[in-house]
This record gives sequence, structure tokens and C-alpha cells, in this order.
Amino acid sequence: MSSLRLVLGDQLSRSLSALQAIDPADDVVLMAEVSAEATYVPHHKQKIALVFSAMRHFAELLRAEGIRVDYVRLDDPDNSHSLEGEMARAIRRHHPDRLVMTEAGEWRLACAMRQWQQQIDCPLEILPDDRFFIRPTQFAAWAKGRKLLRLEHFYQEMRKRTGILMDGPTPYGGRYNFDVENRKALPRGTVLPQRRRFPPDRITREVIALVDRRFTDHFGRLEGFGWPVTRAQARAALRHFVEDALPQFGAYQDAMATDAPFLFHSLLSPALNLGLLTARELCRAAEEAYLEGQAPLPAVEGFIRQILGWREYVRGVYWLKMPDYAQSNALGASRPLPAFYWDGKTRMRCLAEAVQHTRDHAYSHHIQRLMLTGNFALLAGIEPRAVEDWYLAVYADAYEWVELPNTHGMALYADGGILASKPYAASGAYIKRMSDFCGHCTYDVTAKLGADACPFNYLYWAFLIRKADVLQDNPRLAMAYRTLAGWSAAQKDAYLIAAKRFLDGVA
Ligand code: FAD
Ligand code: DLZ
Ligand code: SF4
Repeated sequence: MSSLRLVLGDQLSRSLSALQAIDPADDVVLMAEVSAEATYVPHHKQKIALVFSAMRHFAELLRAEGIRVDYVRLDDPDNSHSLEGEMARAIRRHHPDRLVMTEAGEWRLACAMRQWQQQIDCPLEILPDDRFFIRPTQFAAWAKGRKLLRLEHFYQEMRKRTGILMDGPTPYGGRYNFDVENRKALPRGTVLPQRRRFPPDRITREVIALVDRRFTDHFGRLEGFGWPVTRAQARAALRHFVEDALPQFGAYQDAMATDAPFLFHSLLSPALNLGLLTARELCRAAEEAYLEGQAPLPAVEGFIRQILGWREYVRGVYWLKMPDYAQSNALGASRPLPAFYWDGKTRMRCLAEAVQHTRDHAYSHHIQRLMLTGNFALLAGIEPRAVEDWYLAVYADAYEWVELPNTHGMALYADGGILASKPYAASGAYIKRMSDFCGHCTYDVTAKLGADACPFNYLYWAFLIRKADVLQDNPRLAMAYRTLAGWSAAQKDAYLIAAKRFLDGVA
């Protein structure tokens, strides 16, 4: 029986369920570069180049094993530019007995695939994606009957289930979470590791030229492209991270600094989300570094929590709550996305820096995403869909299953508290504490009101005043609302007016 096996751009794992029972004598693998996937949001040029280059390298790897790969390039004149169209054309070319694919990571494509089952005249088998620690059905079983889906409970359960960082029933170091030992600002003069980047080879250079030509108006620079595009490169990137950055990862996980886009972060999410690395091997590599005395437990635990905890948790929430999840707007946010998210033209130094990192690298680290661009969008009341489309477009690691819960739930609180127990709202004081940006800014971070006052200060208080009906009973915001209770109506008005004037100016 011959099978046509579809491999999507973020399914580049040799262990993929759709490839597990492949018969090289009879089967064909289909891979297709289509503009529908590159433009459903206008992806950053580096993201498109990364996906296409990694796809082309993966096709070569399969061919080297003797597997037949039918690879449709973007500039193939007969390309229909949709995955469905390419499936239909490939069926006409190969006349397979059945189609095999692994479930898509994004809801829109997973739904479309199920539709294909009705539309395409060929039996279609959709297999689960087993590259994660747990399946959506297992997450749903964990979530069943729980009033609150808190990360910490889920994470502890995952530690017990996998035995990672566990000595029998006991977590290494006697506790599950070492976060209090992390969260340090970066001391001046800290020497940062030289990050390993991968200069484009012939395939990547071809793809870069193609993307430059075909997606001219998309956001982002292609110069300096250095992402790993093969599994071998991704493995080298993992080794480099474990040796050179992991020991300091925990302490400076929340720090931000001028001209330092990467700090001690792993930069592994683009390769991981493409399938070039597995979550298991990342966790195993970090655990080994701890056991061999190469990295301290708080750093290793902090790193593993992001993958075994957060990454699995947001995926679980996504599949549990979609499609309604994306529709909620608990804070009634409705402003358009300010232009500076695209051009970086703003006097706010911190945001200009975050947008610049994003434009240059299709990357910014978690705290920049959450506490700079995310925090501003939250405080300003920007419409969730506009913010989500921006995050999905601009980061090399962005796929909706991971982007949406992080943006909609964690950054914007648009889900009303399913993901986060309170909004991650912060004034300029937080940004000053965690970065050196304020020293280079023309706004005054210590001023609360006035033309030169840091906008985050009045936006923060105006946000709490505007959203008091939804937020004032949240116990985690009790202190802020106690402060507000001591304010006069005139004082509150002054903050509301300052915020409105500022936002009307940037919109
Ligand atoms: P590190 O800081 O080195 O962390 C290690 C790994 O942990 C990452 O590679 C990633 O796989 C995982 N991880 C860390 N935090 C999270 C998290 N909150 N959710 C899921 N996985 C996590 N991550 C994406 O992979 N794709 C996205 O589209 C994405 N969008 C985001 C949008 C917003 C608004 C926010 C606040 C966060 C988003 N994240 C997203 C999570 C996180 O910011 C990135 O995973 C991280 O910055 C990737 O860089 P890194 O590999 O250097 O991560
Ligand atoms: C992100 C992306 C891009 C830019 N291009 C393609 C493509 O041309 N062909 C393809 O198969 N996949 C691509 N992808 C990845 C898909 O968008 C991804 O598989 C879905 O969003 C499901 O997660
Ligand atoms: Fe950002 Fe305010 Fe600091 Fe300027 S002063 S960098 S706007 S936090």
C-alpha cells in the first residue's frame, strides 16, 4: 500500500508520527512552500527564510536516507500556493492508496485538515503529534474538575510524571521552584557570552534571496540571519547554550539591557518549534549539566520549568479552550496597534529597543515580550487580535498554539484570568529595576505626571482606574487598589486625562 506523507514546515523531526512507519520503496513524502502559510499573517522575513531553509535541508536529509521527497518550491510555476491545493496536485501525480499526516499545531490548519478528509478522494489518516511530553487529551484529563488551571500545579505534576529533576518522589534541592533566586537585574560590566550563530550556507542564501524578492514588504531584516537550519546545527546551538549560558540563565532570566538582545537566553525556541530539537532532549541536556556540576540547580530548574512547565501548559490551554479562547476580550480592549510596533519610532527607549531587536533578529526575549511590548499593549487597551497578529508575525518561533495563550492570556489578560492569576501590569519602576533603558530615555521614569513623565507611570494607574470594575477584587492587586482608594476624584482624573492624551497621540 503506497502512502503520501505530508510534512509541514514545523514538523521537521525524523521521529514525526507521519514518518514513523514510512516504507521507502512505496511511499512519497510531500513538502510544499506555499504563500498561504507565509502570508496568513505577514511573517517576519527571517521567519520565512528559516522555515523554507530548514524544510529544504530536511528534505535533503530524508533523500539521503533513500526516501522519495516530492518538494514543491515557492517559485514552481504550477504551485497553487495552498497546502490543500498541493495535496490535491500531489495525489494526481502519485495516485497513493492513502494520505498520512501528523496533526497540525495551529487550530486553523488542524480544522482545514479534517475538512480535507471530506473533500479529497483518498483515505486520510491524521496521527497525533507525539513530540510533546503530553497530549491535549491528557491535559484535558488533568484540567477536568479544576476551578483554576495554575501553572505551578501542572508543573509539579509534570515533574512527578516524567521524573525530571526528581530523586524518587522528592524534587532535587527539596523544592520544585527556585524562582525567588532568579529575577536579578544585570550588574554593570557583566560579561555576556559570545552567541553562536550559523552563517547561511548555499541553501539558506538561495532562500534569503527568494524571500527578499517575494516578501519585500514584510517586516524585518534578513541581514545577519544566523538561526540553526539543520538538526546538527540545532544540536550545536544546544551544546553552546548549556556550556556558555545556562549557568547564568536563572539569575538573569528577567533582566533587560541596551544592545543585549540575547543575554543568557537559549535562543532555542525557533529550532525547537520547527522540530529540529525535542523538548525532551533540551530538558535532559540541562538536567545532565546539573548532575555533572556544570550549572547550578536554580538555573537548570528555571530553564526546565519553561519547557516542561510553561510550553506544555500553554499548548494544553490552547487545545482545551480553542476556538472560543481567541474570541474573549475580558478587558474590553479596542485601540488600534500603534505604528511604532512596526517602525520602532517612539521616544520610549525601552520599546524602541524591543522593536529594534525584533526587527533585526525576529527575536526578543520573554521579558521584553511580556513586560515591554505586552505590558504597553495591556495598559493602552490595544485590541487583542491586533496584538496577537503582531506577535504571530514578528517572531521566528511564533506558532499560534504557543503565541496565542502567551499573548491573549499572559500578556493581555484577555481571557479573564484562565492563564494568569493577575494582569502582568507594571509601571516604569519595574522597567527601571530590571534594565538600563531608563538612563538612555528622554522620559523621566521617576515623574508620575507631566510632559516628560514616563508614560508607563500614568498608563499604569489609568489602567487600574479604568478597569476597576473587573480587577479591584483580585487579591493580588489589593495593594494597588488600596493606594487608589486614597486618591481624590481630581487626582484620578489627572491620570486618566494624561493617559488618554498620550494614547490619542500614538494611535
Ligand atoms: P529561553 O528563555 O531560553 O527559554 C527556554 C525555552 O523555554 C524556550 O526556548 C521556549 O521553548 C520555552 N519557553 C519559555 N517561556 C515560555 C512560555 N511562556 N511559553 C512557552 N514556552 C516557553 N514562545 C514561543 O516559542 N513562540 C511564541 O510565539 C511565543 N510568543 C510569546 C508571546 C508573548 C506575548 C510572550 C510573553 C511570550 C511568548 N513566548 C513564545 C514565550 C517566550 O517568550 C519564548 O519562548 C522565548 O522568549 C524564546 O526564546 P528562548 O528560546 O531564548 O527562550
Ligand atoms: C510558518 C510556515 C511558513 C512560513 N511556510 C510554510 C510553508 O510554505 N509550508 C509549510 O508546510 N509550512 C509552512 N509554515 C509552517 C506552517 O504555518 C505550520 O505548519 C502551521 O502553522 C501549523 O503549525
Ligand atoms: Fe521606558 Fe519609561 Fe524607562 Fe523611558 S523612562 S525607558 S519609557 S520605562
